[in-house]
Amino acid sequence: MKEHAKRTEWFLHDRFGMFIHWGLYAIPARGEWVRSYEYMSNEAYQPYFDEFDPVRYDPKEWARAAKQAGMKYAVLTAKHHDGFCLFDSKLTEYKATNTRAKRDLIKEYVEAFRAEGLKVGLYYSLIDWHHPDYPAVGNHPMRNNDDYKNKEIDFDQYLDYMHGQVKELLTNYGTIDVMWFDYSFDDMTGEKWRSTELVNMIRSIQPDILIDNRLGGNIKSPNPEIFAGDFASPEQIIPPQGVTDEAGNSISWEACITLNNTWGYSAMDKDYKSAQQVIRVLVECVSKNGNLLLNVGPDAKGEIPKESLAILAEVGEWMRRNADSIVGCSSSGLPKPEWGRFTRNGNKLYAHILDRGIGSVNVNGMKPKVKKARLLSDNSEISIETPWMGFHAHQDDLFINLASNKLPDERDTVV
Ligand code: FUL
Repeated sequence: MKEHAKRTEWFLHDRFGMFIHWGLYAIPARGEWVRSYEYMSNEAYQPYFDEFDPVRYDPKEWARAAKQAGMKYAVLTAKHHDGFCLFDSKLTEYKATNTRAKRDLIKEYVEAFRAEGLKVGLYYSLIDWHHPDYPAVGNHPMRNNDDYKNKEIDFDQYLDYMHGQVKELLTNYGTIDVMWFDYSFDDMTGEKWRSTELVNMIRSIQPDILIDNRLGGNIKSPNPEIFAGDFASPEQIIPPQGVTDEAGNSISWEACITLNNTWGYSAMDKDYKSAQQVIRVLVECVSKNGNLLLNVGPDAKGEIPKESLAILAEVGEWMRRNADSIVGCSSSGLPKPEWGRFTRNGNKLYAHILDRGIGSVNVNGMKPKVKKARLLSDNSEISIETPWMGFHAHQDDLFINLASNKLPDERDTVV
């Protein structure tokens, strides 16, 4: 097994991935929590299993959309909280191969994404609203239906099942690059999931896989006895200072963010972010040493919503010219400039100009360190001559003299 820094090398290099939330909940189309929020019984949720028929599922198309957006890896929900399995598990009948789909959707996903040269991750929910031995009461209020109330359960049976399924996922589909567990809460954390045993089993099958931090443990001050995760997973937020341990050292992290406001497909949710917002979110993450895992929620037929595809295409158009300022980059270590963000790769400093202002764009104190400036999108030269400022020039200030009053790219002009 590689040590942590080696294991995470590709992840910190690649920076940008696709999160995919897909399952039976795409049919009611009110988000992946619908079963819990609407207190659905087994009977009420069963029609979605009976109807599930994703005739347009073509993971090759998903993979192409991800790749064209400049993404380098993906994570798909093998099982979400509703317990439905997209893979052909021997441990349950509640799986895609028993629906009209009759296909192992995970197998096809893994093959398609790998064929496009993308790294492959699997999301697996620790929570399970379907399994009879998953608790319904106490600290487990999410299973809001009477089917499970006051039932005797054997939680170890559930844990055996859960461990067994993870083993299947990591044995049957070749190399898996990321295992994305979701999630610990209250006192349901760490050893309550038999996490040491689980992580040892995972590492014995896939030594270099990355595991998120949602099995529990404190990633900021890890105790070697308790598995705390290979990376932190801030949700719907970019941590203002990035993520650091108590000594201030950067910790690997990945912000997971939705394109509209829901993870699973939601027919009514048209509140999409613009491509510009997404580009800036990505830049923001990288400028703070983080990754972005950007979510899409395919519909019941298996298609990524057209709105999402349009955003991904536009992000991809920007990435095609500007990916060098994202992939392989990290924080510059410089203070955040007034007009935008910095990212950096070795001795190349990338100025992401988001707010043009007027006149030259000033990079405080950098003149002695900068040899030349280029517009990243077309490699054209940019003047860094010190402009005449009356009698107020600062010797060490570097000026980026953009030729026009408008930014060449309003979303983010990279110099
Ligand atoms: C959460 C889950 O409850 C959401 O449904 C979603 O999967 C998100 C990424 O993690 O904790």
